[in-house]
Amino acid sequence: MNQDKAKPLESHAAETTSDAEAVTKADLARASQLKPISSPLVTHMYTADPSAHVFNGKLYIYPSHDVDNGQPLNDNGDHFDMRDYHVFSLDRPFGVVSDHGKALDVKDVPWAEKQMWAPDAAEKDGKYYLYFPARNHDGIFQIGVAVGEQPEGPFIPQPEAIKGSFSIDPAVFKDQDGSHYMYFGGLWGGQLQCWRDGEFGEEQFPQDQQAALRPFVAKLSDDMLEFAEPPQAIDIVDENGELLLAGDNHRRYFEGPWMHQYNGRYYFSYSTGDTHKIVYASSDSPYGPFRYEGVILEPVLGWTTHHSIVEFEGKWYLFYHDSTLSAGQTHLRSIKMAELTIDENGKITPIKPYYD
Ligand code: FUB
Repeated sequence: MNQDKAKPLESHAAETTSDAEAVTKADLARASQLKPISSPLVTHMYTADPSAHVFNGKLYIYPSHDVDNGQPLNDNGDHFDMRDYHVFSLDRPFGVVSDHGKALDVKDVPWAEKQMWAPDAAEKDGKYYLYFPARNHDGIFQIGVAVGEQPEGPFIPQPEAIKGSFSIDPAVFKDQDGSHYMYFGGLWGGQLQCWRDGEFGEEQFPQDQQAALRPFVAKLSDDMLEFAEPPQAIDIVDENGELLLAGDNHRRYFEGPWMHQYNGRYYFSYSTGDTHKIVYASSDSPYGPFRYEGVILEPVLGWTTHHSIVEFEGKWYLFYHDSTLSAGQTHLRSIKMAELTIDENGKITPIKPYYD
């Protein structure tokens, strides 16, 4: 575990020499002045993309395990070169965090080659399912599933990726009738722009005045191992019922979907990517259309932002990440949590991750 030890701010400062790192130098200055509202939940390794769930009365977190493998920083996300997953648990919010060790390694997944990005988990009939994206041996992201007997794993991967799956960032939501739905999709490195009618091809981005690229949803099969239906794109609309446009960078979808239900209404939240916000939209159906509502989390230090929302003993919590522990290195992030305020109408009070 020593090789995972998070580098302290000072040691990174001594290494910042290249152009890419010049940006990090600026971040370093900024990082040292920021006053975060919450501390990293895990400091012995870098962790990101926290998907939180309550299983057996405890909070379980399924994050990415960030590592520095010397890959270049680029829009393709090559620097996110993660190779395994650890599962963490807390007896109570903000309590002691247990690391349950390695739950799945890319070398044990026959269909996957690299880049174990943001995972999620679900429970059904006493079995636990870890859903994860990775690049297959052709360099194409797909989503796989691995099965465990306990929330913390270990998880045994299915030999093939989920049929018909593509792109990244699976988030699995259990509806009140027991059905499970997977929401997924991410732009740029996540390859959503390369998919048209179920076929992978050249990337194609819409013009600013055209409808934005949309995330997808599919109901899961009873055995939780496949899609029960072809994935369908989700509409996210503005106050006039019009699809959000590609140029609407502060509101349109980029990656990192999550679903929670509040007073029977469905709340779909996600990252806006290049404007670095977590925002949300609501609907009376798990398939949408979802009407844009507002911001949940203002930008954090580091390029990416990724979250989950969970209720524990009547209170709501936001799990998120930032790069303060690594002094702003985008690919070396740390998971955090904060209490969320939701009013009786489901309206969420936006969180500022740093004090003014
Ligand atoms: O962790 C790798 C990628 O960064 C995730 O899949 C995205 O959501 C972003 O957080």
